Order: sequence, then C-alpha cells, then structure tokens
Amino acid sequence: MNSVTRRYDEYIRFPLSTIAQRASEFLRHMQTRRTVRQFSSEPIDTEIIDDCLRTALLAPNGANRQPWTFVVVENPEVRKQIREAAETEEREFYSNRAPDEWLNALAPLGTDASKPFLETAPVLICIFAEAWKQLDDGTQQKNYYVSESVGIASGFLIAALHHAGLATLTHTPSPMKFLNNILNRPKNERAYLILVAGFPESDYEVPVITKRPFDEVVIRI
Ligand code: IYR
Repeated sequence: MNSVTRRYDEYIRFPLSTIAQRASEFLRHMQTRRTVRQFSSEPIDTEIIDDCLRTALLAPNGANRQPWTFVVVENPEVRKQIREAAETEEREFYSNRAPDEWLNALAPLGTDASKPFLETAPVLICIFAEAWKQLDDGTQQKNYYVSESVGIASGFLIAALHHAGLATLTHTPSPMKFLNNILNRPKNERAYLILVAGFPESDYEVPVITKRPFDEVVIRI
C-alpha cells in the first residue's frame, strides 16, 4: 500500500462505564442546543471563535482535501452589506420564489425576510465550499465529497460553539452568490452557509418543535 502511517497515540481508551457516562452527558448537553434568531450584540473574543474553528477544521473530509474556507466577519460595514444583500434575496424568496408548500413548512418557525441578526450578532462565519483547487501548473484539481465534507465541518463548528456556551443560527439565503462578491471569494468557492454566532437576546423565545421519535428514524437490523 502506498501510504505513510504512524501510531495513533492520541486515542484515549476509557473504561466502559466512563464511555457510557460520556455518551449520556454529551447527549444531555446537546439537548440544550436550539437555533437562535435574536442575538444580543455582546462581543465574543476572537480566540474563542478561533478555537471553535480549529475544531471544525478537524472534520473528516474527502481525500483530506479540506475543501473549505471560513470567512469570519465582525466588521459592521461588511455585515450591513451582507444583511442588505441577504434581505433582497429573502424578500424575493418569501414573496415570489418559494412555493406555498415551502412557506407552509416554514410557518411554524415564524421566519420572514427580515434578518436583523446579520447586523446585531457579533460574528458571522461565512462558510465556503471549494469545488476545485487551482494548482501552480495551471491545472484544476477536483475535490471530492465537497458538500458532505463542508456539512460535517459545519456540524463540528455548531457543536463546538454550543459546547463553549454560544448560540448559533444556520442561515442560508438563496441564492448566496452575493457573498462571493462582498467577501471577494474566487469562483472555485461556493457560498455554503452563514453561521451566525453570539449570545441570545435576553428572554429569547424558541419555536415549540418536536423531534421525530427515535424508533422511527433509528432502525436496528
Ligand atoms: N432562507 C430562508 C428560508 C428558510 C428556509 C428553511 I428550509 C429554514 O429551515 C428556515 C428558513 C430564511 O432564512 O428565512
């Protein structure tokens, strides 16, 4: 086999009782995660966001190409531009593009075209998926499982931010091409997700939702 390997010596083998305890503690912690749509403007230290991003960069991904770029936007002027462009797309989505079926599906969430959190939250992490790389010899190198890889990294990032004690919102205005223009990203990168991060506004309320029953979605054979 044409590979270079080394001993995996970071792996920690816990006692079985510890493994069970850790699994249930993590579950209990993740059960407290909710998507937040109203953020306070309280700032977050750069180092905290950077550590959460370092966690995201550890995600498993296709052929270890790490086909992603995370643009951290704190600058109020840039956030204003992003809000304006996103709301333009969203107004079009809510009033024309979205079929009634889709609008009905969103009704319980109470969302609309107004996206003030893009300016109030202290941090927007704009995540780009890299379809291919431009090599020095001028050729293009394809990346693999790009959506899957970036989705997994985004999941790591959401879990890391929640674990740290911060709230997030996955925001996907569609189309998101405007992000390439505002943030000056090259054409081999596709805007994938805006992850809004910060602290929930005080007395923030969440939609009452339920999760599908475990036995309906987990099948053991
Ligand atoms: N992007 C729109 C609409 C929207 C779509 C889905 I699917 C959601 O789960 C929530 C919102 C918006 O952000 O309002």
